[in-house]
Amino acid sequence: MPEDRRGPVPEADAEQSWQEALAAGLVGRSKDPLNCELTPPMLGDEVTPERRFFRRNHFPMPVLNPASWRLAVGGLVREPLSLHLSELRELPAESVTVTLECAGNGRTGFSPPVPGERWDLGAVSTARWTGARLSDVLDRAGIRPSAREVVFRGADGGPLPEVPGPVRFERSLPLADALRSGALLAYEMNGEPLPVAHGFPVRLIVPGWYAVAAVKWLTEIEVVGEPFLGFFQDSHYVYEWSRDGRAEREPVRVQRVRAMIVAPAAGAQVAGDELAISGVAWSGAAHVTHVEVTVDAAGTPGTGIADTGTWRPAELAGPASRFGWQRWQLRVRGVPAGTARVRARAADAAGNNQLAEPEWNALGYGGNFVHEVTVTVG
Ligand SMILES: Nc1nc2c(c(=O)[nH]1)N[C@H]1C(S)=C(S)[C@@H](COP(=O)(O)O)O[C@H]1N2
Ligand SMILES: [Mo]
Repeated sequence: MPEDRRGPVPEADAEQSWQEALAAGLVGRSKDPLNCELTPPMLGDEVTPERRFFRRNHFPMPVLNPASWRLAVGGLVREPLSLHLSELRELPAESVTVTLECAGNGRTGFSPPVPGERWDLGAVSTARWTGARLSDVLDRAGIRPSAREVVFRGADGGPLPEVPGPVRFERSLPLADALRSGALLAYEMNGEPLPVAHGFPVRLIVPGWYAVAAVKWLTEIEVVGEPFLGFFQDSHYVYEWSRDGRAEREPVRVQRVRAMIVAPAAGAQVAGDELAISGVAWSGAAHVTHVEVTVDAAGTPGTGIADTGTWRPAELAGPASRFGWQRWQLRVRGVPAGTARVRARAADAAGNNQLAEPEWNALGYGGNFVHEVTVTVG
């Protein structure tokens, strides 16, 4: 059981949470801690219903009491704060639709294989988050000039095989990102109070960043003057590249551009010679400017698929929200009967696009592989 300043915190029932996730159609990866993902055909909603939102935890989920919960804001500030939930709710509220993607989404696509949770392609979901602006809270506390980073601490924690002693889930943001990324201290998800699985009563939301930044069950914000080197900051959630024989490290930050095919589903049997292809696409760095689709047809089942290399632009069907995924669609006619392979790739306004194989890194982050599904037409 994790401890916070006021003593041990009760935990959600692991078996019950797991059963609820499976009943909602999620694919279970681990029961305790609870980790589960969607399948690509489940990704098409403008916002993902909460029961079908992916879950990613490193520890058992704490059940916090909203009456005694406080958000402590301290460190290099002029006036340390201890905010009640009601005080946070009295600040100007903002709502933003944000796609959260786990940095390890797609990890099973890396070759050679990498360690870590065995995510396929569904550790991603979108919700409308409502909360107070982080910058308002930091302004109220008053940042001191020596501040460099802001550390966010969750109420969850426990032992990890890799390190001695218990670890809390904590992450930092550079001060500029804490103030200017549009980060929210969110207390609502899709218009309802945040559920326990997603960080009740308050979580951080950092639009555009991989979801590891979105600290759940937030209890403390600490402004610090040195780079923060916690386990989830400096040992994990770091790209470890090997470039020209040299090891390079880079912190995991914004989401890489990615398109996912929602329909048709892999393995579908499609009647006729027309494919109605649709999906979602997002990017942390800039808005998605285009999605392209290619259909390679074998003609006769079993003869192998010819790579036609013709990428056609899909229609971006909105909503044109900057931080939530966009839906896209395309109809392709005259597809020969037999096996067809459909691929989709996205590009953003910052010039990022998707490679067939994202760069291999030792912990398997940022795996924005081009999504492909194979279907039978005819
Ligand atoms: N306190 C806390 N916050 C956390 C985590 C965690 O284990 N504990 N996991 C992070 C990671 S790696 C991801 S991908 C997202 C998952 O958010 P979700 O479970 O709401 O989908 O939460 C992030 N915030
Ligand atoms: Mo994650």
